[in-house]
Amino acid sequence: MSSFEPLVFSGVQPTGNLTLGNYLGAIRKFVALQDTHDCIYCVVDLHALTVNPSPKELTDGTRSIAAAFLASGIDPVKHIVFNQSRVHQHAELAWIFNCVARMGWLNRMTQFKEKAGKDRENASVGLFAYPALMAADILAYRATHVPVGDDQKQHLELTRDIAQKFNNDYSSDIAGLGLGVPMQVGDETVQGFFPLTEPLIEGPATRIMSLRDGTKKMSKSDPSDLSRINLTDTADDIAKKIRKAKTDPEPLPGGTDGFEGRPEAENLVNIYAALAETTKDAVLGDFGGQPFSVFKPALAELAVEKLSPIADEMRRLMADPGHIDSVLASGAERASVRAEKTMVDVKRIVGLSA
Ligand code: AQP
Repeated sequence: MSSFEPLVFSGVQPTGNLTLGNYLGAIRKFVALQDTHDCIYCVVDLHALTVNPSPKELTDGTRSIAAAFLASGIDPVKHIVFNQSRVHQHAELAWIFNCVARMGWLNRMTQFKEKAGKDRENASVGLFAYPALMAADILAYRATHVPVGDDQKQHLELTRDIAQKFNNDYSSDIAGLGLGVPMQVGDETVQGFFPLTEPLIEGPATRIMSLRDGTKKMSKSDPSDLSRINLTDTADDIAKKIRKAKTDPEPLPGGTDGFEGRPEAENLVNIYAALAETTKDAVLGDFGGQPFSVFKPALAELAVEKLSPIADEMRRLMADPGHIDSVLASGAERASVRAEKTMVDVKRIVGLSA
């Protein structure tokens, strides 16, 4: 049990159109957590630089993610919404964490291996160091909880490793400056400066799969647009993509054990369950034994019903980029105050002039 003030932080990269996976796995959880927690939500534009977007793609993409946050129901007045590059403390703390994290830890990151591909020598240093910047995003606010999809689990473990090593390496300095917060580590109560942040990965939508390959994650940067549903897709696009989604010739099974060897069927049922906020068993109770020619139109109708109000609101917001920029600027001002407080203490702990 930690005695840090509960605080939720999460971020989304402006690396393309948001997908149904991003929405169900992350943004919908961000919205729900607002009722119970103090929340900070960030468009992580510095992270997006690791995949070399054009300047226009980066600027438009940042506004589009911010519009998706607002259109989905995130309240930028009660909570904080901003883009990462406006708060320089993220990059500053990331440098300190680059000096805490070990090469071996980063070498094990599966996302780096996937994104760097075979030509690792040619990958940017930024792509390699991405998880240290992510740890800085979270720990600049000493956030206790991070809602994410399943693919981010390993990065959250690394964030905890960095926090723990910092707390250990500087334990006497933290104590000497009176900056320690009591926290439970295993059976022991110790003093630490950074919390060991908990990932919030639960529910039916932690890993939505590609519509073209049920073994691959749905991703905004997948070269095939047919692999994903974008939040801004029209009703026709959504219906077409679900109609063309890869399946098999069998009808839907009567129970979830019938998904063995049928990842595409399971993914579509999972998407239905997540959108309807029910379980896969309940969906199979209604559709078990039915062919995809019956299930797919029902899924398309449900997806359109849930997503089109968000798409409409996103379009309305995107027509006024000045408003989005002002929301991000005012969120950044409030975020900076909190992040600077952390940075002043971190500098004192490590011996840099504050
Ligand atoms: N398919 C998914 N199912 C559930 N959750 C998902 N997330 C991503 N894909 C799925 C969650 O969305 C949040 C934002 O992700 P991100 O933009 O920071 O980067 P990502 O995880 O790398 O997402 P993408 O869509 O795959 O982006 P690209 O293609 O740019 O790499 C995270 O919480 C993530 O877990």
